[in-house]
Amino acid sequence: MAAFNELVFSGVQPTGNLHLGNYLGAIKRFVEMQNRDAQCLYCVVDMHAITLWQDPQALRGQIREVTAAFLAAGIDPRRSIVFNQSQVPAHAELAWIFNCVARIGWLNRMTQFKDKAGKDRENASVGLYAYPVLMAADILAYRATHVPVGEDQKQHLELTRDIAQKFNTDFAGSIMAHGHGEDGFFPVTEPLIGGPAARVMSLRDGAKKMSKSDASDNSRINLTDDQDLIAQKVRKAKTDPDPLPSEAEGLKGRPEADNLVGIYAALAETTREAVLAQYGGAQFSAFKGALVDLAVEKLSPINAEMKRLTADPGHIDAVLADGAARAEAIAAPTLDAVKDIVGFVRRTRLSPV
Ligand code: AQP
Repeated sequence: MAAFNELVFSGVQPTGNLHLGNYLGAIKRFVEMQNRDAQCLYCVVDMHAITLWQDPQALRGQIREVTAAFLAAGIDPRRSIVFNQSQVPAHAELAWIFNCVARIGWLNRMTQFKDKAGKDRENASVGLYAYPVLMAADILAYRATHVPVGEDQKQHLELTRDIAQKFNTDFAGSIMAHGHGEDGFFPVTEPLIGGPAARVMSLRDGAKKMSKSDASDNSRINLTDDQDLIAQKVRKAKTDPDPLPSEAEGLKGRPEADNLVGIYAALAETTREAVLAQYGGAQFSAFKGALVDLAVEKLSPINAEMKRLTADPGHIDAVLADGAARAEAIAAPTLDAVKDIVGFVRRTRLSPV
């Protein structure tokens, strides 16, 4: 493997309705990281997906669809490692060890669990509760240094850092004894959250995140939406009666306007300020027209390529198998080292009798 300074890991859940927020907040940035010449691993996190019940037949299709979205967006499976989590056992093995490092008090503070479990917390799966520990294992199995994610994952990444630090402290003596140096075994991962679309909001309610599980399909632009549907959803997007301001300061207290300007800026690879320099003073009807044109221009080729790729599941499965083998080659030595550090006796090769 070539030597890279940065090791990038990130994942997307195959839970259906992949949307513009997933694309702008995560997948588009995965491509940018790949083009920065880092070693990148992009994972379809199917083990995370089943923390909420998934129909098995649909899940298989969704895993292939997220893989197709990665490739269609520009992730090159020869340069980056593209795979699904359940094919690499290191994720589950390391998660168990981290379950014994993380504290219940830490998990009790996780807002995503509170949101997803809702009022019926007693009935939520243990997996949903332990979700952030598995996420720490995903990242640290590769000792990843950088993790591009949307803003909603900030708290989980802080927990990953806490787990890495506690492991390094709890096992400091053993880490040194096994020759891993004073800086500890696991890196303290850098979250990469930012850009104009770190948190894309619902098109129906500027106070809610654009989300796969929103009951209203009009709340999001799906990566599978065709041109007509994109146009219809943008035109119907909630706005306020005032024209666009000329400066970003004027977006304060106007969440829907802020959201549409942020989406435009991310699609055009520019800033809110630059968008407002062009459209300040415009009515929403005119701005929405420009946004439709831009969204269709950027998303249609991805949509078409996803269709082409999903028509050939054999090719997608081959990409995933190749990615899993390459991911395993990085994770397995890390897991061996972790087992030595915590004091397990690893299986030795039996000599022939
Ligand atoms: N609205 C968003 N804006 C920016 N980034 C977002 N991400 C998700 N929603 C937005 C980022 O997309 C990546 C993959 O997310 P995920 O599939 O692992 O999980 P999620 O955050 O649960 O996705 P949803 O759409 O929000 O689903 P539900 O409805 O289940 O809650 C992550 O990097 C995430 O930050």
